Amino acid sequence: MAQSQADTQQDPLGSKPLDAVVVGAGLAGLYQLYRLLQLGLNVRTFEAANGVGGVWFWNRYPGARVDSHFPFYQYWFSKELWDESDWKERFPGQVEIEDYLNRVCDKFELRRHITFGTKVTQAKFDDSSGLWTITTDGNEQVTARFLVLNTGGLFDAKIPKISGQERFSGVAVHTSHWPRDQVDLAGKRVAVIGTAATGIQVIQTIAPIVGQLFVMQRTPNYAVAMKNPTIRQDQLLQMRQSYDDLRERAHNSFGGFAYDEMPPLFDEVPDDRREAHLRSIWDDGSLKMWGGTFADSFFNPQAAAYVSEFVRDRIRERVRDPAVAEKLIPTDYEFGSRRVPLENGYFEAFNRNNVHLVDLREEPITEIDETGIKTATAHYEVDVIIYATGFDAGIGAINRIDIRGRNGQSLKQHWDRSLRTTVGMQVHGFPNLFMTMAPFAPAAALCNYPICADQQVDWITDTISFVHQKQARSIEPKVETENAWMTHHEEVSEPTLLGQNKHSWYRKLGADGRPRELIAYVGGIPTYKMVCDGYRSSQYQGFEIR
Ligand code: NA7
Repeated sequence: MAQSQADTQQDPLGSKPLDAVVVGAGLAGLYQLYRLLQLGLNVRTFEAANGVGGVWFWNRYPGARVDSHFPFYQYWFSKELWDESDWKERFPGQVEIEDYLNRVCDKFELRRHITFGTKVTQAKFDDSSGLWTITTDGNEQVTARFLVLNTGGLFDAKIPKISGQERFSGVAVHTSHWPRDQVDLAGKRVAVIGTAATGIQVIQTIAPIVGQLFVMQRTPNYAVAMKNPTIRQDQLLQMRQSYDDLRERAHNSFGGFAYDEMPPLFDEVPDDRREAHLRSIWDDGSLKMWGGTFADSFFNPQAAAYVSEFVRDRIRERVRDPAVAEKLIPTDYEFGSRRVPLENGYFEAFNRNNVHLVDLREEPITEIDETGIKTATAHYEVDVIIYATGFDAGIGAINRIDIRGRNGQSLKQHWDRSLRTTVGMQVHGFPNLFMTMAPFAPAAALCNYPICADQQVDWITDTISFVHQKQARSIEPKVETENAWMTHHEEVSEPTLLGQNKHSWYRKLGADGRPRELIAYVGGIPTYKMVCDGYRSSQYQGFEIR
């Protein structure tokens, strides 16, 4: 490795600058730290939590579990790690994944490079030295050539402002800040606000435990019945033997899973075979139902309508009260045009006497008082309110840091005016700043994350290595490069069913509450990778290297 550029540069703080600062020790951040250390760089990670894991550290709510099926939700960079992994369930739960990430951290001796319990509050780029000055909430300042934000796309919890909510005398908790020592729910009266991926997991898990459960639903969700058997030894063996093949196929797949066959186009399946075709995919009990039904299910309204009706029937057959079933069934958008959650007993929970569906479209919440939640027509007395109300996705965690790029411009203000990135990893005007899981990449929303994290971290590392080897000071995308990517993103993503659905966390809202950008890049991993690889192989044509 060439001599560290940072060694020879004038540092505004007068101390020896770091080569890189990584923010976040979740799935992407740990791998990022590992890769940069492997380059021989001088790196420090700051992590807000007191442990590693990112979302798997924070989201310890009852029933928290990944929706990516075995063996795809794990790191891909080390065959040795695969040989040691001992997965227990097809869809591992929070505890299993958090343990795994801790094991990885220890195996690769990453922990001593991480400062825990510390938030980065500000990062300022200095034009003259080409260095970032990074400030933490502990008032520590360090300088670094490169700044990598692995802050996660689902960190910044969204709690709706509801009149009177501060007066509530019971326990109120957002799912992503679930206390380590758990919340006592046994026999309690509980309200869950939110019925998407998180709400569904919470509701199905706590229904048998709580006294009364009020499910506050604004938009019904399609959900696919998960099949979650325990993993047998022979499957672990098979997993290890298939490493190279799975790695190759998953990294070149549309969404980060390798399936055995390509789905047919809707019109290629005769009318009388379509039901059986969908049944066989449904029976897999995985997200195959989302991306693996028909090759054109994201684009062809007829295909989407057919799959939607199939899934609606699966809900109808599981909920005893037809009136409740109809309220749980989405009718104003198609299956797959929002994030599809998996469930495990969610719909059956509504057959229990202690579970009550509160349809917020009929009776919106008007107020929270000392004893519970008031809607337009009723008052629900509860001991616990669980907010499963989601996140400021993609940019929330990044915007919490006061980031100042060239000429002191604020990233938050820049994005408030116009949300833009180059392949979701860099922003024009912010040299040497990199990010994962940011908008306009498959990683933002439409990917089995370990695959996309792997690909993004590798690209970031190679780019840093390139600049470092060249002994250059900085790299940033030219404005034309960013414009070209944003135009491509809009052309590819907006016309799809996901693009047309204005109500999902895949789309940001403006200050006026109106839908703005679709953050999910819908062109698939292969196209995305091709563009990223193209930048790299052209030695970063379209980037300013100073
Ligand atoms: P989501 O997918 O953003 O879902 C949030 C849920 O909360 C959804 O049902 C919302 O209803 C509901 N919500 C949000 N605000 C309100 C208010 N004010 N009143 C009533 N209901 C509300 O978050 P999740 O945590 O479930 O999932 C996020 C991702 O994390 C997920 O895709 C996984 O990959 C992990 P709405 O649909 O907006 O009407």
